[in-house]
Amino acid sequence: MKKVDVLKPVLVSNKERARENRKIFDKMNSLVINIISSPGAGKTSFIQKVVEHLKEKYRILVIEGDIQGQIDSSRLMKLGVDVIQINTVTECHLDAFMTAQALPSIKKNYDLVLIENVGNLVCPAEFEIGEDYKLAILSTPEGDDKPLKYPLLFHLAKVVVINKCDLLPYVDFKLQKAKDRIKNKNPRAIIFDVSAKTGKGLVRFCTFLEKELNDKKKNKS
Ligand SMILES: Nc1nc2c(ncn2[C@@H]2O[C@H](COP(=O)(O)OP(=O)(O)O)[C@@H](O)[C@H]2O)c(=O)[nH]1
Ligand SMILES: [Mg+2]
Repeated sequence: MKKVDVLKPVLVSNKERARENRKIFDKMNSLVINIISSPGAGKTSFIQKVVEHLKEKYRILVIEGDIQGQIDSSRLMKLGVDVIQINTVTECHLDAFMTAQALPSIKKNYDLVLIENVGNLVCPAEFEIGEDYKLAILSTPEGDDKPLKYPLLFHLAKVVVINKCDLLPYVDFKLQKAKDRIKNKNPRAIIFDVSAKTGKGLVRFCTFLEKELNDKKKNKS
């Protein structure tokens, strides 16, 4: 595993730097997904399941954003997937400059780059990092009101994953209400109900992802 310490240049705007990152990812023909949720919603667990499903067929890189430490990276490296750790030190989100500092550590082309952003429902949504799209995870114990309280993320996310559906019988979370609230903020959102614990819903999500990966390959050739 490579470790990147962040030094944040200030002169170029985040948006411009995100565009530069995008060009580099495009050269590799990678599908890049920026995964955002509150702490504990299940980002790492979800990534683990996706990697388990797809690692034999696709070259996958995970970029891990954490304020400190490398606990999640260690979990993922056990699956044999390449991982780059970014420690943001004081920042509650990844920005395009921090992401750029991971790029020199990428030594081969990957079909899929999964970026686990810092756990936070607010700030990560505000910073483009060079992704194809944002994927928001909302977990059932957080409550079905979160799309109302944190609208920007749900407005911007192409995909919303509702995780911890195994807990639905025990928590005060109305699935349809949550979906209606997400659709209200973002009518085009593609919503998946899953449990990263039991694996339920993961095949449906991975089928969707494989189609995107294959479309990307076709467009390139
Ligand atoms: N019951 C249940 N627990 C889950 C599920 N997904 C993750 N967890 C648990 O939630 C906690 C936080 O998960 P983690 O993947 O570390 O979340 P992250 O902070 O968003 O990366 C861990 O204890 C996981 O085992 C799920 O689908 N169902
Ligand atoms: Mg995590």
